[in-house]
Amino acid sequence: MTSFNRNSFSLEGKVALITGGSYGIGFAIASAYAEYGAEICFNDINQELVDKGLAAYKEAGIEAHGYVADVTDEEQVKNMVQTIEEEVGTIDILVNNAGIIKRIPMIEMTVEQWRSVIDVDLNAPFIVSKAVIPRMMEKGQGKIINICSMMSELGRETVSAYAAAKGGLKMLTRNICSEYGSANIQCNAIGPGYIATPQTAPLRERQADGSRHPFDQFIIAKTPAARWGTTDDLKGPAVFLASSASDFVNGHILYVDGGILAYIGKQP
Ligand code: NAP
Ligand code: GCO
Repeated sequence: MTSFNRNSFSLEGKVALITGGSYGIGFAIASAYAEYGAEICFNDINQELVDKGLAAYKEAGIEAHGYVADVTDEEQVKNMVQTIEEEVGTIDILVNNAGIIKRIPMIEMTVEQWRSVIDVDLNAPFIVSKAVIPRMMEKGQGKIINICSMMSELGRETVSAYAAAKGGLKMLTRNICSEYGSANIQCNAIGPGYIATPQTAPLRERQADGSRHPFDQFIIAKTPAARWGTTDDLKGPAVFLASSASDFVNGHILYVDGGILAYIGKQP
């Protein structure tokens, strides 16, 4: 048990897998991990997007390892994890980042649409964690960081499947903690607030008259920080949860939301 010092945040010698890490939040977290010394592995659903991701990492000065794998497909995930273990090494840090959202009123959503969101946002973190945990147990250590959401705690119109999935991901986080904490595996989550990425671009589009999107104005009013988050805001919390500085933090959902969850909102 090493005592706390500046190196407690180092990720030197660690292998990190960030699912869906070609861009957005996953890319930002992977970039931070690389800056702290980790070897970066990421996946996307086709070679074109993996190649785009590799080019983006290279431009950022990061020699990443990219793999084609649909995180909802257990065979593809198992093959990817085995290849990473052969080519790079045992995965020390797993970030279950890949995710989708469909904004449709619940009674208008088809079962297929519902299932597709649950599949990527909840079933996939189970599939990938199940593939990675055995070797973490053999190694005697491991870090799993699930990317939850405000919707792990709150509902809102049109995001029923996403909220159900992210609520489930919160409890999967706590259950992995409960089952594998004794193997020195820490499973935590980051719950980003509203972050400016391609996923939320439709909520921030300028209106025809040049005014801000109503939802954009709503989020600014609901956030004590009075701004959208950036992917940079997530880097420090992600490094903390991947490092030995958080070895006694387990089953925790770290909300990085500018204060949204603490705030009832301004009197009109
Ligand atoms: P994003 O820009 O849409 O990126 C999502 C990534 O996941 C993309 O690289 C996407 O690849 C990948 N992906 C989707 N389905 C996949 C699959 N089946 N297999 C492999 N990769 C897949 O989203 P983001 O804003 O960066 O969000 C990343 C995570 O943070 C998600 O879990 C999201 O729910 C969560 N989150 C986002 C916010 C926010 O405000 N942005 C807030 C809280 C939580 P493709 O391009 O190939 O689809
Ligand atoms: C939405 C947004 C949110 C964010 C994020 C908030 O439509 O409400 O997409 O769900 O993506 O999950 O934490």
